Amino acid sequence: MEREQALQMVRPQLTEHRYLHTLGVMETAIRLAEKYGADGKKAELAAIFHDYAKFRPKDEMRQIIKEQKMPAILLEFNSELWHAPVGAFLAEKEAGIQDGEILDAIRFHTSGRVGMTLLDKIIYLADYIEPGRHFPGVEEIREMAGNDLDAALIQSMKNTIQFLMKKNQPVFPDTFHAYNSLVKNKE
Ligand code: DGI
Ligand code: FE
Ligand code: FE
Ligand code: FE
Repeated sequence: MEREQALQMVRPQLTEHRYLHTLGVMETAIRLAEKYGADGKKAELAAIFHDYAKFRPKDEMRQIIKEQKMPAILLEFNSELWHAPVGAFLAEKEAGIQDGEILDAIRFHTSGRVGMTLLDKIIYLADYIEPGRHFPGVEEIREMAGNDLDAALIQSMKNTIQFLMKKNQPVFPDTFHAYNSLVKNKE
């Protein structure tokens, strides 16, 4: 699918703010793909669809998680996590995207996972550092992303986990597992 067609499918699903975020993730993901030798067209398409399900009603997402036999543990955690796996499912069902690497990058863009592929990492990080993001510490991670993808990824996961903990929110196990696996790999 070409960029314009993909954007036209995604835009009505999102708010204006979230659409601009998506464009930022797209630009950033393409740049990271070029830098780290990933497929730029896959990065582009995964970025465009990464938040496709962000505004689906909770009941619809819950039903898809059950019907598609996605990990039931998702339902025990914040519904903010749901749009990632549900987005991968709908990108295939509604947009006909069949490339497993693209679907995985969408599926794991919020939690990460053990054994993240290069494309998974690029989409996770692009989501975190696109120009519209203004978290504390994001500038430092933007700089790290220019020379060490894994270091930047670890730092963004660390920030996310600390942010959740400060708010006394539960942390989804895959988020910890992803962080641990990257840190162990660095040793
Ligand atoms: O969809 P975006 O806002 O662009 O970003 P995202 O998909 O990375 O994250 C969506 C939300 O999910 C964000 O508010 C933080 C939250 N989140 C990320 N990891 C975890 C999490 N929430 C919980 N409870 N546990 C997690 O591990
Ligand atoms: Fe998201
Ligand atoms: Fe993210
Ligand atoms: Fe996003």
